[in-house]
Amino acid sequence: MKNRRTFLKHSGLAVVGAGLFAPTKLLSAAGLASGTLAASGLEALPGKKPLIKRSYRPVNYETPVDYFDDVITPNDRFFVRWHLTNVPEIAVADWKLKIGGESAERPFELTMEQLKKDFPAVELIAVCQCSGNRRGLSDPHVAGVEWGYGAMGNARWKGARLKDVLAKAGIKPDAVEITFDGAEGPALDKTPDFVKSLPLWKAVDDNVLIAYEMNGEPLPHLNGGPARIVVPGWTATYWMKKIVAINAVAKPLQGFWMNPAYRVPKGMFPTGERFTSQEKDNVATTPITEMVVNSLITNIKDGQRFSAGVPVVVKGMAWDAGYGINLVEVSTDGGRTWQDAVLDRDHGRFSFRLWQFSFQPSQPGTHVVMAKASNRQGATQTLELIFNPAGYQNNVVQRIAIQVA
Ligand SMILES: Nc1nc2c(c(=O)[nH]1)N[C@H]1C(S)=C(S)[C@@H](COP(=O)(O)O)O[C@H]1N2
Ligand SMILES: [Mo]
Repeated sequence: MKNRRTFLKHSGLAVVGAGLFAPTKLLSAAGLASGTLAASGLEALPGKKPLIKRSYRPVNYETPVDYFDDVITPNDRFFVRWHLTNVPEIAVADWKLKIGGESAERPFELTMEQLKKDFPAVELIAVCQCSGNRRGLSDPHVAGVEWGYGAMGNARWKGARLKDVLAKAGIKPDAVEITFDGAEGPALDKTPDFVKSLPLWKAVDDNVLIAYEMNGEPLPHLNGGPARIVVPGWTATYWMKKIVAINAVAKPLQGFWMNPAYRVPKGMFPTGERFTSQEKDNVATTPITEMVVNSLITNIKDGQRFSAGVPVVVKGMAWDAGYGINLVEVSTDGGRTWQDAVLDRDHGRFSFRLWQFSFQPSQPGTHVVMAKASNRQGATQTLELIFNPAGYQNNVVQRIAIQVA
């Protein structure tokens, strides 16, 4: 890796107090593999509050847990994940989106003005979560960006329906997948160009958007502006940022990012929506698709001190692939007994759902607090890690040990 300050200067990244942040600031990520936290600090990228740096080249920064104090994750707190290092900043006026591919009847090009004018705008709230969120907690350790709990965020996205734009191009009957390419290329990288696809049936889902706004603002550069794909319910690998080309294709997309990357062993995780055109009988893996049901405790930390007889309020959020969270249970005795938390307002089935739980510890000593979400399908979180070599789909129930005196 090049000298870090040189890189930051050239890439225009501002370093705020790099290296000055004590690791104690980050202890909310309890249970991280040793060394993970020590190697990270908080730094502010342009337009962002200080986020937890996981790497500079490419830019990978996660949201500290205590930033998740509301149902919407503000743009300046939203995590950033790029696979490649040379990500161009594109002015909206210069941006063009090409729609084509061998299975498109009438390829065409769109400007932002046309995208906004010619297609109805849709707004929805949805969780964008990296497949590898919590990878740094994997035991045994696995290779990849060593994320803690914050490689995710929940935003209100506004854009055109992908299906409306595809309809204008006319999709031929032989189309099997829709492919997506972002503006960045592999020119300076050994890493292959980041290209992804969706099965046609998913690409034409009503909720899949070409989004140009995030929380009421133009989509920020680092989160994929001028426009990105939003695939509510599916992990963020499909949420192509800085989208510049969309192609309808008659054959399954090949390439590193479809196989071997972003795959899990077949049958390991419950999945309603499978990406079968990317499956083969002689291949043991299948593309990761839907997020698994999960929750996060956001307001208490490992080792935090409380007084006996004084109420403790535990807060957090829960989410899934869009089936709907209908239950969050909390244990304050390390999982022996569970009680229902109070669910906050429903902001739509793809959104974080806030919850809270209050209890009054009477006995001094260590109390292990846990939260476990379930969805309308009856799926719930796991108590033991479901190990897979890429560290995907970690929805292990957290254990936060508080001290009562
Ligand atoms: N063009 C482009 N889009 C991309 C990626 C990328 O590297 N390049 N990474 C994907 C992955 S793996 C994730 S987790 C999300 C991260 O979105 P964010 O940076 O807005 O948080 O973007 C997705 N879209
Ligand atoms: Mo990701």
